[in-house]
This record gives sequence, C-alpha cells and structure tokens, in this order.
Amino acid sequence: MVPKEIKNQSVPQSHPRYSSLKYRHKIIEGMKNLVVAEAGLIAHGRGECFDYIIGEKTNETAKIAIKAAVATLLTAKKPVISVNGNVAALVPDELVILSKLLNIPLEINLFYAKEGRIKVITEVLKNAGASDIKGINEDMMTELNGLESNRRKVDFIAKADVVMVPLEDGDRTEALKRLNKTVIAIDLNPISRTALWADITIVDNIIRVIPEMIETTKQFKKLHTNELIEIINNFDNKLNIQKTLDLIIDYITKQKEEAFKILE
Ligand code: PTJ
Repeated sequence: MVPKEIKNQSVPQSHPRYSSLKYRHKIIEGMKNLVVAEAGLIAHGRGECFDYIIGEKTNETAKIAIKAAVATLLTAKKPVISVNGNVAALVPDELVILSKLLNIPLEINLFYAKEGRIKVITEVLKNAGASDIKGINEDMMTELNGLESNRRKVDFIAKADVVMVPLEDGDRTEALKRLNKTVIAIDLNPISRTALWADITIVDNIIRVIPEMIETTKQFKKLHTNELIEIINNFDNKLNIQKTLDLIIDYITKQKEEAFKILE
C-alpha cells in the first residue's frame, strides 16, 4: 500500500525516485507511530547513500551471500530473526512470510528503549500475520554478557545457534560472536563493524533482500542437507565483502564517466 504521506504530497508514480521516496515515507510514518526510533531516519539515510554506490540493485555478491544465509538458516538447530524498528516499518509482510517459510521466530530487539515501542512493533508484526514473536515478555528475557546497550535484553536469541541481524549496530554483533553464535547480517555498509564481524554479510537493501530470501528458501527447501552444507562450506565472507568493495569501486569509476552524459 502507498503510504498516506506520499499520496498527500502527490509524488507521481512516474517520479524517477518513486520507490526510494515510498520507503522514505514508510520510515517517516513509522517514526510518527513510535515503530521507528528518531535515529532510524538517519540510519535509513546512511543506507540510501550506500545503496546508491552499489547501483541500487541486488548484486551477484549479495545473491551469493543470500544463498549461504538461507542454507545456514535451513540447517540451523535454533535460528531466529532479530527485528528492529526500521525493519518492522520497511518489510513487515515479507519478514513474516520468510519466518513462516523457514519456520523460525521473529524476536523484537531494540537499541532505543522508548516506552511503548515494543507494543506497536508487536502490533505491526501481528497485523502482518506473525504468530511466533519473541522479545515481548519481560519474564522470558535474559541479558547478553558483554553488552551494555538495550540490545543486551534477549529472549530466544540467548539460546539460538544462528541469529539474523538486519540493520544492526556493531556492538551486539561482536557480543553474539563472542558467544559463538553464527551471525547473518543485512547491511548496506560493507565495512560497518557488523558487516565485518558477521559470518555471512548480505550487502544489499533489506527491501530487496527479504523477497530474494523468500524465493531462495522455496528453492532450497527441495535440496538435500548435504547440498546445503556444501553451499555453506563454499562461502567465504571476507572474499565476498572484498568483491563487493571492488564492485563499488567499478561502479564509481563508471559513474565518473557516465554520470555527466545526462547533461549532453
Ligand atoms: O529500532 P532500534 O531502536 O533497534 O534502532 C534501529 C537503528 C537502525 C536506528 C539502530 O540499529 C542503529 O542506529 O543502527 P546503525 O548503527 O545506524 O546501523 C544501521 C546500518 O544499517 C547502517 O550500516 C546502514 O547503512 C544500514 N542500513 C540502513 N538502511 C538499510 C541498511 N541496510 C540494509 N537495508 C536498509 N534499508
């Protein structure tokens, strides 16, 4: 659905940046409804900037990381997907479809602990059809060692073997790694601390990643465990990030020549 905000500001669908504006307004609406933290707007802007320099598309390196991520989630014993405000505002429906296909829970885990946020994010996920939501019952919560931020409060994440962390800050990724958990990151910044610490880093926009993961999951559910393990073993995260950086350099080099053609 097109957000009210974008309709009111009558941004025509023919606008060259319509899709980008649509998601920008989802984030703004989310902030007004408490789903998104104020800092989430800034995080989104940083993401947009990186999206530009990867060409605003799912590159080959992201596709390889997505395959490794899905294979890992399908073979994990206790996987979980962590959900923050930006993720809930941008892709609630897709996230619920993915969690149901993989049969794994969504856990709300917030950096900014503003009163009422967990409740509204729970509603967003429930409205999208989620039935297995963790991180909402204080009695079930425990604290992650070595982490001071609000993200230390965890539920199923404490016992999970694989944790997918979209749009994350570096501290928790480091803490999860110290606890020997396998971390799958979705982050447009290929050199953020999260991206570098994670076992599998998907450098792409979450709005494209989750639909691609859904399709990959449908295909991979037909594979044998040995085939999934081979996909995981063949994946090299450091090399994949380095190839992503090469791709950015190539894209910028090309833009150095081509961007000005618009003026001709
Ligand atoms: O909802 P909360 O309270 O848990 O807070 C969420 C934010 C995102 C505000 C919090 O985790 C935060 O401050 O994150 P950072 O440290 O700004 O990191 C977010 C990372 O996500 C940055 O590296 C961005 O480039 C990246 N990013 C932003 N938008 C997207 C993205 N990556 C993928 N897809 C996006 N749409």
